[in-house]
Amino acid sequence: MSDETVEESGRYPFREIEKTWQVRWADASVHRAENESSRPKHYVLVMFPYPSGSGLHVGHCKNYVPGDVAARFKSMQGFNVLNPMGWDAFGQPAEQDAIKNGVNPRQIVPKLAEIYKKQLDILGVSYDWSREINTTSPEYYRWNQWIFLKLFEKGLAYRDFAPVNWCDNDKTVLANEEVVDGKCWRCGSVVQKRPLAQWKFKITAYADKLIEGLDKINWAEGVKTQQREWIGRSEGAEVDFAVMASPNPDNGEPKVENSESGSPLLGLGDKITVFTTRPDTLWGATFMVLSPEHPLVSQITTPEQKSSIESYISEAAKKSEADRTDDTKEKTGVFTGAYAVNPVNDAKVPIWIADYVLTGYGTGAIMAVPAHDQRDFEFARKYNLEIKVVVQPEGEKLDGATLDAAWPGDGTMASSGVIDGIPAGKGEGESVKAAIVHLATLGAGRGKIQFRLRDWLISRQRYWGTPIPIVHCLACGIVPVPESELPVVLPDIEEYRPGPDGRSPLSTVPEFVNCACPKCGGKAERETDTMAGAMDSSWYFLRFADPKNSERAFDTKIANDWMPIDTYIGGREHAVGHLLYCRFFTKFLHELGLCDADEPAASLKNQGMLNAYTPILSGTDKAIKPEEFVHYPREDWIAAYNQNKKPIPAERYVELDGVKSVEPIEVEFSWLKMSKSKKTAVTPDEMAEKYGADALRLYILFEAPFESDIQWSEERMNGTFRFLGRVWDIIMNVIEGSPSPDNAPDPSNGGPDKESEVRALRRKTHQSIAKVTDDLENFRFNTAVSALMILSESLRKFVNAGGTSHPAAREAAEALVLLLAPMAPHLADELWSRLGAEGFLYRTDWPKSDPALAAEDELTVVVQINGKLRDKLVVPAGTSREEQEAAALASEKIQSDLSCLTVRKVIVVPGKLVNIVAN
Ligand code: ANZ
Ligand code: ZN
Repeated sequence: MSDETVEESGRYPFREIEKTWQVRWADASVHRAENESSRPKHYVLVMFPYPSGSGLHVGHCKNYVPGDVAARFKSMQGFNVLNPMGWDAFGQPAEQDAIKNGVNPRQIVPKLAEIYKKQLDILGVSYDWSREINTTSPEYYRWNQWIFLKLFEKGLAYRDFAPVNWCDNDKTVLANEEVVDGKCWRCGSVVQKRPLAQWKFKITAYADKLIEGLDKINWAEGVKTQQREWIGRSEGAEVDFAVMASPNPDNGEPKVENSESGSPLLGLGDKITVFTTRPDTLWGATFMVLSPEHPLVSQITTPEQKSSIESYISEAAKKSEADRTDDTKEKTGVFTGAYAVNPVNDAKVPIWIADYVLTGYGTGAIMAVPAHDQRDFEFARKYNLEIKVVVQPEGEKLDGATLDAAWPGDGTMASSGVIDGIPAGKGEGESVKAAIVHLATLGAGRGKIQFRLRDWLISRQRYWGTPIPIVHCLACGIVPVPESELPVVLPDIEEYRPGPDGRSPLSTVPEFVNCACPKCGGKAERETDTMAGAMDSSWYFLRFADPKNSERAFDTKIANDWMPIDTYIGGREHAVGHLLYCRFFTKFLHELGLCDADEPAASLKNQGMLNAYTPILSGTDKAIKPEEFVHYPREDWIAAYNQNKKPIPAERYVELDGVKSVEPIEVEFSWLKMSKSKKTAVTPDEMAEKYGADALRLYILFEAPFESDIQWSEERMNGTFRFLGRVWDIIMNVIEGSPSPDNAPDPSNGGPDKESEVRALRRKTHQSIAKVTDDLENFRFNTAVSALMILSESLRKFVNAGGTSHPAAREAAEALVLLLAPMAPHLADELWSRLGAEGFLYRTDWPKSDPALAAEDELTVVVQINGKLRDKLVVPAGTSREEQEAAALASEKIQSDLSCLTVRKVIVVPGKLVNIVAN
């Protein structure tokens, strides 16, 4: 960017202004939220960041700036605003840095937080820093431990086996992001899934409440839908199938098989329970399928089938769930050799295993109805299993032998015993209800609501997290650490890599591990897993209400005064993670009587992203870093690429087995998320230095709607910078003009009629107040900025026509400054004080629009004939219905259009429309 434009604004001393006001705000603690206040509260929260070594770039402004505008706007509207900030600083990135550099993350985090804080101050964000929290401080994580104990007490925290990513070469557990294409990122060996005893939270106990609660919160539909689907409520039934003992091949007598593992003998009473959403199709269930992991598989498999079953199981273990559920893949499976009995018709059905049946859902077993379920259909065709039609579509007679696809739709029950002839349908269908009633009379099934949601795995075999407050005692088993002994402090350690056998590095610290059992006083060991970082963010908004409390997680009365969050801002990517966990926690804490709110946020706003034009490897979305290129004339390439959109030949350095060489590649450009690692980051610090924080803020707000992505352009930011320079000039003009009403626009001066000009400016002023108020209320920042651009233009014309000292100019100038205040707060406060006002705009009343002044003098009325636009009329505001109709019918254009038609009816919407029905 040329420095010339910056020079041009010598008249707008943004650097001094911004520094001055930031110091004044801090000195006066203007942004402090008062717990006791007669004003109504408004809680604005932007999801708190993970302070990484990269610091903030301008992309991060996409949520911090709108959050700040909301806070400042609400404060000016008379609300007692809570706008806090803190650091979500436990977790992987800091730990990886620690491993790399051998420095305890404890030493790094405060430094990074300081950098973030400074950057946010440079942006002029109105945080109440007296409430700053850092999740890695014992004062905070102590309450994570306390909440854990409460969950444990209620049976909602429990230990269970859960698979972890295991690298057998490194003998370590890997985080998901350390598994690259199924291989260990460090050594490249294939990663296995290993069961490990870990802690889980029973979020599934809240499945129904989490779905119901969605109806009363004002969140984006997309996020709500994602949550509903993630929770995945299905209504149906469980059905029990009795397992038949294997027939003895020698004498035809039933024989009881004993499995190798020494599991109990399989008697006639054994059953396999399935979950189905279509119990009405039970008469068409011609076989069963178990997931390969189903615990009964080894017991029921016949000796003949044993080896093929075992090899199938080990193949299935290598597949991902996505692979297994991919409907385009051919279904595979193996017969166990065993049979079960269909409870409604006593049919003998073969039991198979197949990987399309998942172990983690329902009961891990299904009744297969090939005529009405496509997966079962494909499976049956492939393995020659019986297909029996039990739902006949309206007016058709399907036959299982000739069917070419499953019929999943409605129809009438057929060949279905007691429910024959009943209308068939899913969900609320009569046939489903009838089938459940029948199953109950047989004692072979029951209605069941199934959820897809799984319990929340909270254990991490990692150092940098909250220690789980549990002790393992040989005599007493699992013993919670007494509340009075909290916090269990995370010790300083030397070695951050996971310990042997996949245990957390904490297991290598005897002083931490060895302890006395709180119950019996005997020798015990501390739990060495730490909590996932998502624990911290599941309740931090409650801590912000009462961040210094050393007696409790938060005071209930204070929390009730602030909760729920009125405006919560953050990324959509948290839809089924953080945004679900924090709802679960709020409901749990609500049930403990700790807070009235049972939802954390009344309204949620999801910002768009800020993208940077990034060089990518042609035909991929893989970014190339500048230093990878042998030669990188960025601006020239961009110009060339933009012109013809053809890949640009280039060269890049490659290193293969330690040998460096150069390879030819083709480069394109693409708008990818701005990022430090891709070397596309631009910092708010440098932009504030060059153009001022206000210009950067305004650019972020103006460039695209809040929810949409921004394509970063410094040149465009220069535009909002120049706008602020113009505002400065115009208002300084008004401030310095001499107070003579005679200075108003003078028609003899070539200016238009004085009175109507004054009227027009005042109208624009009051319309702008109404529009900006409505826009800010609804997060339409971009149109709010353009409304201010229009108002400043009207004011400029008025001033140029000689109206500098007219009260209408003063009124417009004051409105402009007030309306600008939430968006460009430094410049606004400076101009406000120069306009002679006292105090901070943060505490100044938001302007009110006078509807009489805002009303248009003239209105445009649309005239239609039979609904088609034919003419437009300009009528004075307040024109009556009759007058408007008469004016429309009097229009020359309309009269000629109606010349050979007869008017049947005239519809009038005053001030808007006349529709003439004629033929
Ligand atoms: C018989 C049947 C007949 C089914 C029919 C569907 C249609 P949702 O809606 O997702 O809950 N199913 C049950 N457990 C399964 C598992 N662990 N892995 C794979 N599939 C499983 O779907 C429930 C349906 O998915 C169940 O209803 C079952 O197939 C299958 F005409 O049972 B159904
Ligand atoms: Zn004990």
